[in-house]
Amino acid sequence: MYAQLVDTGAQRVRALQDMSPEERAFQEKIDAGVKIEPKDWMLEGYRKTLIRQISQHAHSEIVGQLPEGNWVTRAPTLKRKSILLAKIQDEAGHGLYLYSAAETLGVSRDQLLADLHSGKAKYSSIFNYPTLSWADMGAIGWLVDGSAIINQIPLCRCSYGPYARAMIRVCKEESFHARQGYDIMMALCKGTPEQKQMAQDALNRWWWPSLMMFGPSDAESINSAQSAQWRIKLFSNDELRQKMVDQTVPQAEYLGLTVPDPDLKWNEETGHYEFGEIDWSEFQNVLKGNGPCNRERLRTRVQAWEDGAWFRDGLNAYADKQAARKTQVPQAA
Ligand code: BYC
Repeated sequence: MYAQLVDTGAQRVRALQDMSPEERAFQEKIDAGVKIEPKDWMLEGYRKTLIRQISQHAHSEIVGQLPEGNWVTRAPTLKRKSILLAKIQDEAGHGLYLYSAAETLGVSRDQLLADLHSGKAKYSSIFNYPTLSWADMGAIGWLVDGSAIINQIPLCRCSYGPYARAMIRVCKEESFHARQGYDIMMALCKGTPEQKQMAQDALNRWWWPSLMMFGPSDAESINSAQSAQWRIKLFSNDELRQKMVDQTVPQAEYLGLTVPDPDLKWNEETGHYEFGEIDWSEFQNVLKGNGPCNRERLRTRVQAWEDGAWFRDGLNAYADKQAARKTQVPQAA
């Protein structure tokens, strides 16, 4: 799988014989399945790729709290509200593990956040869509967290130790998130015709953006081949997307919902679902900052950062005071 991705990606990678001795030793270590740790020698491109991917991932977790945060005060029951709050809190935790993993590569958290707030850094396209009804909480858990698990399970085996280890707990929590989402969808689908219609409407709006989450097609993916060679990516964007479709269509059938794709059909020979063309112009538009909620999401994050300045100042002042106390020469009795 990995070799195939290296061979067919949109980007060419260097063969072992074209590498410097240091680079070759690094690649052979990765090929042997040995984890790269923060203090090990690493290629500058490897470090940069990881900082890019891990920080985008961290930003996605943090920005990803916002669409769901919109429904905390309007959850239909106390139980649903406490579950939703716990889930959103988990996402904050995921962001923190991931920022910490990125910091082991020599970048500061302040720099990463400055890049997010200036609009320079990317975060997942999916979080630029609005959450219009309670059913969207179900659809996000089922489809978005469901996709996240498919993408992130292989990351538990990626070559960079701190990223792989962070992913283990993240995946366990995502699994709870996906189940809570499906549980909301089941409750709505067993409810009144209006509730079932809400669930269908949420599926209609979240289906295609969820498929886009996996990134551009393999033919268009600029980073895949190199990331596969470095075992940061173990499966291609299209392979993971296909897995999501194969896994999710029977779940939609069980709910009695219709996947909004007239071209969707089961292929007996391949053992996979065939699905319709993704509207990549919509994806590119969201990446350029023109999705339905891009500006609102960024504005909210910047506002939260500014509103928290007094708290960070207080923490820093306390830390400085403690450090000064420790370095004070004890007075002679
Ligand atoms: N959105 O060459 P490609 C969650 C960019 S959080 C935006 O295939 P790569 C959750 C890509 O960055 C889940 N941008 O890139 C949280 C690249 O641009 P740059 C987040 C995208 O890196 C809260 C360009 O397109 N998961 O589950 O090899 C509540 C070309 O793409 C997207 C992760 O971050 C996108 N969807 O592959 C609920 C997982 N797709 O950087 C749930 C870790 C692509 O060259 N990340 N781009 O300027 C990955 O696995 C990979 O980075 C990707 C992209 C598969 C996303």
